[in-house]
Amino acid sequence: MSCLVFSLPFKEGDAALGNGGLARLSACQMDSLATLDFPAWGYGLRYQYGLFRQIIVDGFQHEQPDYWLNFGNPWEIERVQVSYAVKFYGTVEEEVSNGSNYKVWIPGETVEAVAYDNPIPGYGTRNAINLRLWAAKPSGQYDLESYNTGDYINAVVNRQKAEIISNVLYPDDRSYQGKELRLKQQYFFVSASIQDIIRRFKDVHDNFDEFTEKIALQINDTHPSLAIIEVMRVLFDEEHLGWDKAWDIVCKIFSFTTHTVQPEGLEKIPVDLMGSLLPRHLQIIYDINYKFMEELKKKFGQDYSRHARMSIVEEGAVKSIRMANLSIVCCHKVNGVSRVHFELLKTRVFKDFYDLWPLKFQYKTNGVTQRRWIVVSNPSLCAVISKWLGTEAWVRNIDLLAGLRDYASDADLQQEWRMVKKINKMRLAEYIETLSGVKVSLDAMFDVQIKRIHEYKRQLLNVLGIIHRYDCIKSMNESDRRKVVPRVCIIGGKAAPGYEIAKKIIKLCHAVAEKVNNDPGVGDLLKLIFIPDYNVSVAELVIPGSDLSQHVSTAGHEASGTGSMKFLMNGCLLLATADGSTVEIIEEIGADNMFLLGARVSEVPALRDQGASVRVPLQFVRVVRMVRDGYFGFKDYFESLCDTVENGKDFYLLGADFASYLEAQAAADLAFVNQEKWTRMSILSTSGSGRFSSDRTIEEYAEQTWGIEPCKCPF
Ligand code: 8GP
Repeated sequence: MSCLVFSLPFKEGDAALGNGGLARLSACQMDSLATLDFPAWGYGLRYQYGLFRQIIVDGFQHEQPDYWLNFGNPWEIERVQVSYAVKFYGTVEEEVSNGSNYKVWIPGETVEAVAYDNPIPGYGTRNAINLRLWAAKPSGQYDLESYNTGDYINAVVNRQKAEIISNVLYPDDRSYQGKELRLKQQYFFVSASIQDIIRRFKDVHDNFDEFTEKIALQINDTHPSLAIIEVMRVLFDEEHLGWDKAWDIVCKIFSFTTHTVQPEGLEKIPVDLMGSLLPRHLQIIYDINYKFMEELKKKFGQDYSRHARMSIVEEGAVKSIRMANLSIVCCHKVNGVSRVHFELLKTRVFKDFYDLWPLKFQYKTNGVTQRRWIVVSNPSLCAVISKWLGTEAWVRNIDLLAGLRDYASDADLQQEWRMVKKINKMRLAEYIETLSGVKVSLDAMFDVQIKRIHEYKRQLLNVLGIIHRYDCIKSMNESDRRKVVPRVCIIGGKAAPGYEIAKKIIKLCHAVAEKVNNDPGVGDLLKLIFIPDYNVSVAELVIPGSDLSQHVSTAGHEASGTGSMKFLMNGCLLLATADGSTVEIIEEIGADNMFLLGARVSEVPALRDQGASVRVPLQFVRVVRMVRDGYFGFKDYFESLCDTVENGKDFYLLGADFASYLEAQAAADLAFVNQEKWTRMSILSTSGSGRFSSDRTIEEYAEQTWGIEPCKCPF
């Protein structure tokens, strides 16, 4: 039995606060907000255990808790004096005040939210913004009650019951197990944050007249969308502003960005659960929905199927609240994260809403921060860029990177560029050798796919392509072998613990690696490495050392994708489908400077309709057969994985795209042989990456969505 546990040679581990692209996007955006002097705060949960640590035992993924706070966190400041009571369960009663009736929520349970601040300094400015994270603690009342009755054990149990709320980050970003705890987490986060925002506002204002001028709240995905109802509840029930005024404020301050394409990725909360945990919120949601339905009737008459589709409340076996519909109804802007995503929102996912409110819908193409993804993770490249541009100003003004275009064919720059790549490849090769014992050749093309493991991201397409390459090498004569471009294929990513097929893909990577890496007849021509426990620190090491990177999701499934932008900034060439942000990357760097493949978004539905009769190349049939026949062992285990791509069940169209995938890979080989051409493409990739800085995204949000301006620190 072999077991791989590995620690990176970095001084501190990652803050395990997120699952994948969405969380990392927020981190980039916080850096941009601080650097561009925007007056912004981020709110989140201080998870005791963030995303699990992935260990590999005999090629299988196992999950272990990540004790990221075990040795403390020197960057955070505990604010014991900033804490709020968060209520759950209970009943709603009527109260008369100043001759009017009001609802009062009498909670059944109260938990304390304590603030931990994480200052985020901007680059080249004195501005620092704050990321305030909430930790759940038992409320004083609880302990006192138990103490008084002498029930010491209950006091301890209650303590744990409270703390569990901020204990664990749900590791699956697409399934919603543990619905009650998840909803509790969401409301805990939202309630504490809204209390904090309103308290800070009231510290300097006597009334709410300027609230909409001073506050803009951005909701990322539906997880914090209860904030909308919470503001409505506080303004209506507690501040007694009246429904219309409260509603007017809510509609002006909230904007919503969705980060998914799959309709099933949009949260639905069972009405029973909402009613039991948050009884007053459910009433408010019903009231909002009633008014919305009245509006629809006026606009569309008796079109009941449209009403049913758009309603915030979904009828059915399990009556549920559609959190996306709620967000769209209440927010003044709905954003997508790339142009392709925006088109899909308009024409498919939220078509009815787009018909009703076309001006609400916009998109802000995602971006990443060059300060982390070039300056911190690739200091050698950073130095070369600054030298050739004659300035470091690009670190704050990414548009300057375009200046490298003029030197893309310059022999001196090309040489320095290649030297940087070599240094980074050496670093990566050492890491690979330490973790897997496999020695890789620096002359090989480092071909990388690192991201969460998901069927739509098609790591399986990559592995099947590697099997094909292996198969070809095995059948070559000596003279043909000499023409093969050596490859080091690197795959990394975590599978959600309950996602069986994703876990099988990880096992297949290991099974294929075992065979290929130990085949003396193949040698340096092909190596496959699975990097365990993929996280931000790993990405910082792997991305600068990559030659080629794969972003091969089935077109129409990746909302944006931000990994591609990090590779692009680091001069790695992309092998990609025209999905998510890639479509805009093509416009910036030109299709000639990357390797495009696969069906386009508009072609996917017709291919799916063809089912089993879709044209699939023989090479595809052969490589799947090799897996099925047990060529890599574990014949029975891989059967269900093979079933997902054959016999009309190939929903993600691996078979249909396979020929095109192999062609793109062959084009990459051909380009790599000509190092001058390759280096030019690489320089053009970096120089064309400016549009994909989160600085640009944040400026667009500030101007078009939040209506805020930079606010320079006066000291
Ligand atoms: C991710 C998208 O999958 C990715 O394409 C995008 O680049 C990233 O967000 C940032 O916008 N989406 C999610 O992680 C996501 O929507 N998660 C929730 C469904 C749970």
